[in-house]
Amino acid sequence: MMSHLAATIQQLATKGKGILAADESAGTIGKRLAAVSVESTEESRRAYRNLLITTPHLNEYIAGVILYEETLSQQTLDGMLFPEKLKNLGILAGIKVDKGLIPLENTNQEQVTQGLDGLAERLIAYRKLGASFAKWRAVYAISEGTPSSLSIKTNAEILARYAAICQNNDIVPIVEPEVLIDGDYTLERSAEVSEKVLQAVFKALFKHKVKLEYIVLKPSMIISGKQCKTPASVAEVAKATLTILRRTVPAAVPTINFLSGGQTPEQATAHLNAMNTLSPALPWNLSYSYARALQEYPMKIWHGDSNNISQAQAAFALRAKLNSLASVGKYNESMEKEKMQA
Ligand code: 5MM
Repeated sequence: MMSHLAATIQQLATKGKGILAADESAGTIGKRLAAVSVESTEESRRAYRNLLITTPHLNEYIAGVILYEETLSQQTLDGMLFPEKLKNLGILAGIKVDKGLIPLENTNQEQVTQGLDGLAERLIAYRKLGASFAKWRAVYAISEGTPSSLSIKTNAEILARYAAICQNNDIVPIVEPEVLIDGDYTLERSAEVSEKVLQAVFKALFKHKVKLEYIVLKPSMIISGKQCKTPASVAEVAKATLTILRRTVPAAVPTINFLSGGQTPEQATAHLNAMNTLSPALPWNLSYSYARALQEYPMKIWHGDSNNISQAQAAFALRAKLNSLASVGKYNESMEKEKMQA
């Protein structure tokens, strides 16, 4: 019989499907809701996530949804626990298990991710609630002196410890080293930093005996900083990202699911598509695990008003469909005009 880890990764790496990151912590979802003038309450968060999860056709494009702890024990309107609802749709439930960022002392305002204490016990409880994969995010800011080698090494070590604990509890870890998009840095600088970060992460995963066959890598794309005066083109981003991934990510990793990191929804889709058309012979599945690039439009359309639910769901399904097409290199810009019926 297939092991839990094997069955989970097989489903998450399904060609043409991606992962929805709906795991915004209380602070982050609060900011997103405030931006559309909705008060963040347990009920508004539940209603919004209910909208996402009950979107018609979601299971055609999404293999797994990363949830936040609160959502794991919330219910859909018809009284089903969210993980149970997802299971019925053939979608896996995942859980963000890191406990956020704290300062990494003796660095220039760099940060490290906390949450290893008691993680094994929490994973056992999350499994019982229906989670089969987890997510942990490390963050690296690019500036003149950052990320420092201390931050790169410390975050890599912690990501590897998290991944080892997950696998030993039958949970597939999503390993998410996020190089932040903010800054005026060039594509070349982004490539240089990402190469160092990914090399350190895989060195640490090896040291901690993490089985690469049972992880999802969730990296940033190699892009020029948001304030860069000479922004890189879609083709340049695709080429640079594949170059760095080929140098650093072993072929044993089954799937790489990018974060969108503040790119526009259209950019995130175009970049993913370009990578999947650039070369047919990639060693890994190349897909998405977006939060903002999937949710930006449905969140704005919904606006906290239940009358807008089906329109918001149609916008969400369209984004998911376009990214699904991009994950097999079959997206083109003209598809942005398509109107989907909910
Ligand atoms: C980088 O953020 C992750 C991917 O989202 P984007 O596609 O929007 O970049 C996302 O999963 C993130 O880790 C969660 O939203 C949780 O964020 P916080 O800041 O609440 O830990």
